[in-house]
Amino acid sequence: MTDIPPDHPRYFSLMTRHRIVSGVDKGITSQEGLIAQGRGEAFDYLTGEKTLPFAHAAEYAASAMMLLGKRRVISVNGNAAALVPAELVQLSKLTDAPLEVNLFYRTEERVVKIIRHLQAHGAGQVLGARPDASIPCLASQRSKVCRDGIYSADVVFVPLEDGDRCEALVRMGIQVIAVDLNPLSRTAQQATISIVDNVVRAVPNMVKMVRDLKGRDERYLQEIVRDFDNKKGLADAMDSISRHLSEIM
Ligand code: PTJ
Repeated sequence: MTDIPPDHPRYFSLMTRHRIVSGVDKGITSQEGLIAQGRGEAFDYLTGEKTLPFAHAAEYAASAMMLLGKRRVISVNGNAAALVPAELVQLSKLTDAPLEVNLFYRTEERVVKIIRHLQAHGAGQVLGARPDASIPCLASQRSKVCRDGIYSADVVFVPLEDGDRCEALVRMGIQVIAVDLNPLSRTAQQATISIVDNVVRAVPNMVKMVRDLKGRDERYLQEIVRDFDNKKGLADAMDSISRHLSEIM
């Protein structure tokens, strides 16, 4: 796999795919994560495999929202851990947001492996191994959370997942920032800020933005969040997909 020539037109996408496959080999990513990645790739293809203006605006507002949060938490699943471990650790340190492993296809073994993987990339304490609270009205394994983490957060950053937890968190009054390449997904539709971009671009972009915004006063950050229109961002993402499709056909 690593002998893919760097000038291959799909080099970046293939290398990203390789990271997910290697996540499965290491026991970090679920097999279902491969299917999720495939779905993401299809949407990424349709948006031109780059960060478009609507995604950039969402990432900027999300960075401001992370800095404004009083109890912000970064939720990590098997795909995000395989794709952007070092960047998630950087974002966690810059925003003082604990990392919490929260899985849909939860096994205790995988939780521990993800925690160790994040720690190998520089993380200190990572939450998630001993959940002691539950998200109300959520039947899946994702409901298992830590009282000092996601349960009492005011802002949760969710780099890609299936949809029902996002809805449940919003119902709890939590502001949810989600990264999802599919603007039609339940996650994207329910989140407070929906970033329609690949996590491999969105998280590094946010690391840079948070660094730039860190010294700014609260009023400035609040204005960025207030001026952001999530519905418009999702509509722009759909427009961009339709335009791209009509150009191809
Ligand atoms: O590690 P676990 O057990 O928590 O499981 C994680 C997955 C992702 C397997 C689980 O949450 C799942 O099954 O998710 P879905 O329902 O397949 O949804 C994943 C969403 O993420 C889809 O809407 C994809 O389009 C999107 N997606 C996939 N890869 C990326 C992505 N969005 C951004 N960047 C990606 N690289």
